[in-house]
Amino acid sequence: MLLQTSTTVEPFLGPEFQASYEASQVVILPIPFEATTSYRKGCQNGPEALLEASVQLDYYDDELDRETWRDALVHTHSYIADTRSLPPISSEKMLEVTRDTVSQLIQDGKFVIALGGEHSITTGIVDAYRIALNEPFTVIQIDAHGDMRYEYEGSIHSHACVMRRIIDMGLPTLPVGIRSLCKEEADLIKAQSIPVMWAREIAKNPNWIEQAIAKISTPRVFITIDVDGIDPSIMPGVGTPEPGGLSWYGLTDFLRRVFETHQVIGCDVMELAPVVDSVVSQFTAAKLVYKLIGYQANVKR
Ligand SMILES: [Mn+2]
Repeated sequence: MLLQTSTTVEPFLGPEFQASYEASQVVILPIPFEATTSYRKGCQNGPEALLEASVQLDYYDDELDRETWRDALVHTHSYIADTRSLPPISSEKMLEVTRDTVSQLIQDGKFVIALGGEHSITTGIVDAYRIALNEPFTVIQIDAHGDMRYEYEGSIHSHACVMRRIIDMGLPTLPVGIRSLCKEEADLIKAQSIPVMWAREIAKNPNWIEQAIAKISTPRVFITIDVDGIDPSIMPGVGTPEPGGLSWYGLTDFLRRVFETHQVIGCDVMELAPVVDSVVSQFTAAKLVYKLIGYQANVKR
């Protein structure tokens, strides 16, 4: 496939848990693309760090009372749109390769969990679902930032514009955990009545999960998780850390309810930028991916 690198991928959970592509139900798609990061760089190293950390996960999930891997055959795809190797890839090319790869995975009936890489990649992923499905779906955005700028630092494909590109596709969105945005984004949220679940409200409102679920207007949803939506105390490895994010249990309880109440068509986990001398971020992100696989298998069982 296009723009694959020769870098060998470490399969999620390790080589002994790698299902064949044909047999797999879940495909992990690592996309180590980074071009428009504006503050702390390093998200192109996120997918590899997450996959390496996943080998250390315990396979038994106490919440779901099972070994998730037994119920979900997982295949890890090779890297695509990899900016760690030359020649440089444009954002436009990355979006094309991402869209084409995800389109093939959808066609083959796979449940896709993409790993970033910068958040702008999500435009290409969501576009593949928009083309494949003939009905609108809601994009649930876990994020510290609005990401709704029309353009940023001269690019409409900046990480800071990803949700604006999705809104421009005509898809409804549900931003969750937002605590940093500009006036342009605040005005857009008001003008389009975008149902934001603000981080400061989540922190004080014990009923926020059911209130958020009630705001989803479509049976199908796509979940995009910018890991900076999580509190930086358990997720310091991000490009733009913001205090006051989602707790582990707040996030996972919310995700479980989304899987129970809606048909999740696909997910991504973006913007992991590992820090030196700490594995907290990549291990938390790896466990989050295992939770997504578990919640998906749980509703299918
Ligand atoms: Mn983001």
